[in-house]
Amino acid sequence: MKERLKELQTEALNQVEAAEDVKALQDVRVAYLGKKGPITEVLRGMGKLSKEERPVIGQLANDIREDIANAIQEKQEKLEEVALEKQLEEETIDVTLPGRPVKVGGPHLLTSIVEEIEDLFIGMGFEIKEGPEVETDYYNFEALNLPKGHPARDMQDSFYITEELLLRTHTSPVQARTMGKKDGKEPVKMICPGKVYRRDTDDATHSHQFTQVEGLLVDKHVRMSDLKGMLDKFAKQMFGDEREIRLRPSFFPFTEPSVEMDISCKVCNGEGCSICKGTGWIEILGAGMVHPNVLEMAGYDPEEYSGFAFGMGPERIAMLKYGVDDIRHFYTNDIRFLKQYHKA
Ligand code: 2U9
Repeated sequence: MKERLKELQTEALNQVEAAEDVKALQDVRVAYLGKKGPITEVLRGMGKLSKEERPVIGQLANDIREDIANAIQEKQEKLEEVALEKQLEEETIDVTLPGRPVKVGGPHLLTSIVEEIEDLFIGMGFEIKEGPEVETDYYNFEALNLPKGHPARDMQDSFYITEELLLRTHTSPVQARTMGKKDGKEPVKMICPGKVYRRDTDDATHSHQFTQVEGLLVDKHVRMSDLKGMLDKFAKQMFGDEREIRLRPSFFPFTEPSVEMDISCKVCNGEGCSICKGTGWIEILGAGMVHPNVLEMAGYDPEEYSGFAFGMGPERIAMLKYGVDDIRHFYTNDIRFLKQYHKA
């Protein structure tokens, strides 16, 4: 029995030595140390041995098992090490290679322009307010001196949802709502940027959805000269200190008097060119003194309070500032257009 066990030991150790991979090693383990293996088989026959021989053979069998198990373990570690070396060699990383550039996004041109406008007005003490894009007929028209049947309602063909609800055609209802909350007493100094909707056919200068920034200042003793001074400051900060402004009479139902503001053309410096259509001036925004009816509907006494308001289209501002020739570029998201305006 002793010889048989020694034979098995030699056989097993040879096979361990010969194993070329972990799988082969595993097979040796199962073959020699498993329950159905030859060593277990030999041990089963121990019953036939004498009392004296039994512990000797038992001890020897255990020593041999341990010897084989240790050899397997050692070989396994060696094989794993070799496998790891091979893998590392195959997967060598060249740490000196330059990294792949990560594409970094940036704010949309329209977002940047709106933020620039916001910053300028925050600098002049205006608050930023937002309101719903689905509006009531009352706040979108009625409260702005556009009663039902008013011809100016035709000026803005609207997207109606129900008879009383529509997509706002301007951001003015945000101002009407803000004024309405002041009990006719506190002053208001706000701008409201946001999306507006009109039933227009889209082309290079029109879009059924576009952006507005409107502003409102209501207080005691607000005069047209306050409006003009503030607009001049805005124009110079937005378009450069060399720009002059001029106000032309206009009409809006919610302001009286109403004006449109031009800035001197920066391309020809007022000489007249194709950009300003030979006039030397470019229209930028509309404005005026808040109509007494609008003040009254919001709860202010027009004898005591007055205000000015203005409205502009950031798309138009961006088009003039950066020479964008089609409003649709703002919404079609062609990356070749957008990335030209990403700041580093
Ligand atoms: C209240 C009272 C008055 C807002 C105003 C304009 C003039 C104006 C247009 C310019 C181009 C909008 O983007 S645009 O289409 N806006 O010309 N907006 S005064 O007047 C108000 C608003 C709210 C309560």
